[in-house]
Amino acid sequence: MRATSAIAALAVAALPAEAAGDLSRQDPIEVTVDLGTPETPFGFSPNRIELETGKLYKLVLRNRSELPHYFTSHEFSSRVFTRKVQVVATVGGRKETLAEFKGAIREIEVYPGHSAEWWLVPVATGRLTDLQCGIRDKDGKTHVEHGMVGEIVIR
Ligand SMILES: [Cu+2]
Repeated sequence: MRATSAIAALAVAALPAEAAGDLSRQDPIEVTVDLGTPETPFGFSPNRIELETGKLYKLVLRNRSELPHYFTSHEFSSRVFTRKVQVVATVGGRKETLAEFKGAIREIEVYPGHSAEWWLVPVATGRLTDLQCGIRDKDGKTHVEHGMVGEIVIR
């Protein structure tokens, strides 16, 4: 009797887990990162981004400074599935999507006063310390040298 129920329990445990379905079609969790602000022209805000695997994120990369900035992390781009990147603008008081990009993304440059939306699902964990903007400024220093670095933690 006991052996039979143990076998039954084993049989249940051996069944494949229910599939999670299309992870890229969940309701997105919106995370906004400023690539430069009027107060801090060289910096990611927040400069520590925490994400979880298997969830769909709408990562809004917003540049409120007067300089172009990159969101570059090759460690990050190799750990996410990109559903799309959207360029959104307010046209005549209404938010409109101007363009949509699909496929693997390695880095995104956002021009002053604009933003881009990176829809992605992290698929691998890690503590990534290579987030940076490598643009060289007029003073000859890169934005990294001005402190434009950050960290991404994927759990
Ligand atoms: Cu920059």
